[in-house]
Amino acid sequence: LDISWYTESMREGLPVAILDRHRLQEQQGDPVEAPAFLAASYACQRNTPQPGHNTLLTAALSVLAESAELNGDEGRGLAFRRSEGLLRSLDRRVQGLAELRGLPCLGDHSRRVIQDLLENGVSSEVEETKSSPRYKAMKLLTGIFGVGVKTAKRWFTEGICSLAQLETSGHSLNAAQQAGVCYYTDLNQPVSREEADAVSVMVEGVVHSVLPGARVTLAGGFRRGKMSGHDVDFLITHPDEGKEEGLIHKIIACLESRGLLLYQQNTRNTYRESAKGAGRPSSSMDRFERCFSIFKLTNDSSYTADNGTGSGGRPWRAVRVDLVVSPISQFAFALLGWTGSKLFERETRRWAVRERSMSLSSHALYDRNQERYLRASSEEEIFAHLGLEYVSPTGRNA
Ligand code: DCT
Ligand code: MG
Repeated sequence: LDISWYTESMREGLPVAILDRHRLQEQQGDPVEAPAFLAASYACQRNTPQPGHNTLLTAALSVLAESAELNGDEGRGLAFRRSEGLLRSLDRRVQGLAELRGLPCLGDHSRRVIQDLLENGVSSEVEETKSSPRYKAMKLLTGIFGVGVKTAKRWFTEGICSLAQLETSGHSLNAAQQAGVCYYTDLNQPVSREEADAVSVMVEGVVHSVLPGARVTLAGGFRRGKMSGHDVDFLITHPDEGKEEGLIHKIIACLESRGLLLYQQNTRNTYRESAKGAGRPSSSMDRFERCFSIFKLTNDSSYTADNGTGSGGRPWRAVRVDLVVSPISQFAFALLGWTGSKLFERETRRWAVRERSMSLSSHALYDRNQERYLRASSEEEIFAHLGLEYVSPTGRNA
């Protein structure tokens, strides 16, 4: 069996089905026919550019994933996300279902949808989903900043399907949700690269004025090379450990004094290393000093969005911004965690546990066999600890 064309690192995660088929063919003396596509099982073993060569398929699977997530069906959502991620990583357009034989992450349901799309150009299931009242209402309601799936579901079962119905329902909204309703149109208009750059200039100016020497890094989708996003994510640190403590409060005070904030909610850093190993991944995302905010982005010099105005012809628009402060010793882990994509992060943590018996969070990497934390000062070192080939941020769009 000649598998010299599989790199060593890929072989580990290759779909067993393909390898088994080849072994069998070889034993029978059959010539080994090269598969149309090769792809490793875990998204963190693959290079996944944005937007990829199969946008018709990935957009459709994304709708089904979103619909499942909005129904609170995480398992089903994850299955569609994995299919979507796999297809986005393929290096050319899929012509027929047969080319996908043996590839991982593609369940029967995803394959049926893909077949529909390849044969008819549309998937009836996806079209029905998009036009279903439930999907439309849940998308609208969870599109309100501060409203999660649970709240949206409760409101939907009470017959609330629009902002107008929410307003007349008599529900009292918390501060985040009030801001979410107030800036609904702006916050549901994608943030452009130019707007993200303008926000970067604002954040850097404020951070450097309150703590000279602090470093500001653009994370999230924009670091992965996306041209638009739903928010702008920043990671802030200082080369002297400890100098970053309490920084979020100073940043917020300065932003407020300059009239740049429309809304903010901050949390303290509650992360502590423990003898039991790194914190649980699901709870570790929000343990840093962090600020969920809405910025007031004014129509001046550096800001070149469509017409430079928010909804209602205002000379500014509202933009969601997440600020996260990390101690320098955890920075590489925070950067890896906050660069995403969500699926890429999830897969990296799954790889760590299942293939290396390590637990990875946005704070640390813990080796369960050696019972110790593994230090890293760059993302490259973390990939090396995990035995993964380095994937650059622009390849993490799974
Ligand atoms: N993240 C994660 N798990 C979560 C939430 C976030 O791993 N539950 C990470 C991955 C991406 C990063 O934080 C920023 O989150 P988002 O802004 O939600 O994602 P994004 O990729 O930046 O998407 P968008 O471009 O729409 O902002
Ligand atoms: Mg983001």
